[in-house]
Amino acid sequence: MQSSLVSVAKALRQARHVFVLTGAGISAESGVPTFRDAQTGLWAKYDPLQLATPGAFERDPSLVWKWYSWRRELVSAIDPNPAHYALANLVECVPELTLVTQNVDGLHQRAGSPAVSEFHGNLFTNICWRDGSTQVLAANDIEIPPICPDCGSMLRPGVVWFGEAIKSDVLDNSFNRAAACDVFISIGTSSLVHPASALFEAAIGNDATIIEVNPEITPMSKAADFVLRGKAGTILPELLDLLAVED
Ligand code: BV8
Repeated sequence: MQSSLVSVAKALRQARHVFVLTGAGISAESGVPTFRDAQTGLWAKYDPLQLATPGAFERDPSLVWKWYSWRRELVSAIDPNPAHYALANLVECVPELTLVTQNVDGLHQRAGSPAVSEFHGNLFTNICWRDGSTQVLAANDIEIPPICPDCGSMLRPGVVWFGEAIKSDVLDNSFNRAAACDVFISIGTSSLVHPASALFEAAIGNDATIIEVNPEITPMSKAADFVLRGKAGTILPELLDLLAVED
């Protein structure tokens, strides 16, 4: 067991408000490819960064819609992993927990986390391309992409694409909570995507203890008080076991 795991458990026991930021790495052990992983099958030749943009959807709405349909099918067929369940249990171990995820897969909610802020939206929601209103997909709609029942425009996935702004309430709430926390844990993110990658700086501004869980070094690593080098699916259950022992 990493010595810092014991130190991290001690920091969590003393914490008043824990802020957790997760990225694609926490879903990797469920079988969801991260944005850094090469894509598989017919999507192997596409770069996610090029597909997850309004421009890509404008140029080829059918291609982009099919990519998201493939991801929806992939995520629907897998389950949360021990890292998601450990975080769902963490809420019982600390006075206040804020969970913000960059992921759009909905796995935190399926693992039982009661309050999840989806910084980049959710794969399974549909919004109107014209006005961004949330829409329900008509069961008999076979158009690709489907048509907005309100205005006849195209529907698009309810995610934040590169070049699009984070919803202002989600952005403000996330930064306010990061600035108020006393322990900030970054799990499974390359810390490359802005503005999510700036959240830890707000926590540093509040002298929070900074913890990173990632098998690899990231731009955030040098700012971390504790770095737990390894997989979330191994580290987080061990951390919760330590907390349970003390309790
Ligand atoms: C905005 C939804 C402004 C879509 C996503 C140049 C410099 C700085 C910034 C920019 C720049 N050029 C452009 C920008 C801004 C841009 C950006 O940051 N680009 C990056 C690529 C440089 N950001 C934006 O465009 C954002 N908006 O800035 O708006 C604005 C303001 C006003 C008005 C208009 C505009 C919007 C960004 C949101 C993009 N949407 N998702 C979809 O999913 O299809 S982000 C998408 O990529 C994912 O959601 C995910 O969040 C992100 C990838 O990041 P990670 O989650 O970190 O995943 P990644 O694969 O990178 O890393 C995985 C990590 O896990 C690795 O570190 C790995 O080691 C680790 N790992 C692996 N296995 C495990 C593990 N860890 C633990 N356990 C394991 N088992």
